[in-house]
Amino acid sequence: MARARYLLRARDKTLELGLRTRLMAVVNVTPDSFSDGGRFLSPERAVEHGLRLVEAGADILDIGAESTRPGAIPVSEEEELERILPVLEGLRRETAIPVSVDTYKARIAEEALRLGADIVNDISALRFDARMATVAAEFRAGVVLMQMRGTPASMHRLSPSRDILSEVRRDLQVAVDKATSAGIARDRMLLDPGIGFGKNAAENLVLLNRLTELAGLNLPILVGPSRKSFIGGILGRPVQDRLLGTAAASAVCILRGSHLLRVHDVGEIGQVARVVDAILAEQIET
Ligand code: HH2
Repeated sequence: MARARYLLRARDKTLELGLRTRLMAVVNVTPDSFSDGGRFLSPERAVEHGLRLVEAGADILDIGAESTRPGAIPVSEEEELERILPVLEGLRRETAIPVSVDTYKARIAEEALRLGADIVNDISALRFDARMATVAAEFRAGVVLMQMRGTPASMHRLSPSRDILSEVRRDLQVAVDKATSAGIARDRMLLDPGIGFGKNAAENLVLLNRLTELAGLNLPILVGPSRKSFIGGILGRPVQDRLLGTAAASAVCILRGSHLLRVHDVGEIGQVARVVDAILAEQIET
């Protein structure tokens, strides 16, 4: 099945989606992210890391300063700004690549957009901060609408969903309607089923296997399977040793219609994507 083609607009940038799989590269400036926390805490190191990811083939850099894993330390707005803004400034000086900011707080998004970010990656799909939709609309930013069951504090205590796919689809449609009412154009939206966010391992597998059923929402799909615990659950491997599992999950995402993957291992998953894209196109150059 051919992937639908889209143009994503984000501020004054345009990204062609659907021909080849795009990679959103994770730049975590947190002390406690589940897989790379603490590694790139100084702005200089985070900028260097971001530039290496660009060289490795990233299409978007996603800067995040607050871990959402269970038990993560909550971060004040001031702290989040102090972590994100110098990295964003540094990257903006060095590269024109689209930059997204992984935050659900309107103030952080606003300051980052002012400094030249292009996309807001909101893991709450506009639910946690009433001002987020207006801020994104005002700056004509791209917006990732990611489905999460509950909140980061509650999501690991939820009872299983009766029908995870219908729940994700319904919540994403609600988010799209909210974004539309706030004046965000459809060609600025990306949808994400939120792998690991309030879903148990089996639910994550259902979402990945039945990803094509989100295509009916008629918007591009981003998926973030990278190094996540459902892979650890299958393979019994720690977070540093989940590259092959991530590769397998990434290949399935692409086969099932994902336009973008949010990944830590850009070079390696880029190779997976190129091979899967070539097979789907039945030609070497896609
Ligand atoms: N996953 C994480 C964070 N942000 N954003 C989107 N759109 N989709 C995802 O699947 C997603 C996300 C969690 O991964 P990571 O950033 O590596 O960990 P942490 O939350 O511990 O910083």
